[in-house]
Amino acid sequence: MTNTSLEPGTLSIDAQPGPFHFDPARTALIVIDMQRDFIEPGGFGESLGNDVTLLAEIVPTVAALLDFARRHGWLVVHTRESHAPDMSDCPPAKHARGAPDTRIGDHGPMGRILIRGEPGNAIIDALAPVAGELVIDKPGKGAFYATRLGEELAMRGITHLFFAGVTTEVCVQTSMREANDRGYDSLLIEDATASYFPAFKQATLDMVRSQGGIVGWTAPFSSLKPLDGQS
Ligand code: TIU
Repeated sequence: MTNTSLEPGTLSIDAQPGPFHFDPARTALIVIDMQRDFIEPGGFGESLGNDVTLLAEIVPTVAALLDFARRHGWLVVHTRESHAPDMSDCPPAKHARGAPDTRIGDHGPMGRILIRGEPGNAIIDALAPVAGELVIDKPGKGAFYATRLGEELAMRGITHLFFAGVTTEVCVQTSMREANDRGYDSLLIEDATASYFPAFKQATLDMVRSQGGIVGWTAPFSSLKPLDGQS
């Protein structure tokens, strides 16, 4: 028998594979790696041989999602894939991959590629963090590995996560899987995430919500509209 009664304060969103229930007071929006290094020419994404133009298409939707989260008072977390200037947090195996002339730490048109503090490593202006939001620098693909994210969420009693950002099958999916194993319920906003490979984005959406939501839920941004006025 299905228990359909929800705790007071719980909201519900039309999602796949079924409704996503969450307590807005215990919810955070995690925006993954919306950095110049991935979205603009001359950064890490392009150095790996990718067409970066595909990623810019989601910026208006991510901006609208950020506006929604801010209006509703949710915790907002931005991540940046980045390494220390001395690259002590960059495993040799990661450094060794990619185009031989432009690797992590090399000089590009936006400064040293994927290095903390360089112009290319910044979050794009249109999605810039505002006061009170967390910015998490991460040396890996996942947002929890070698960061303080888990502690920051735990100290605020966060239990539910909305995910957006790039790229769907790399840093977003890795972070969602890390969150899943840590006990969070996660919802991926379908039109607020992008990949250099549209087929990989689609496959990731399918994987996340398969087997009854083996990793989490997915829904378009429009599914949040009915919540305006409720939380
Ligand atoms: N290469 C690729 O698709 N992604 C990354 O390297 N990092 C993130 O996804 N942020």
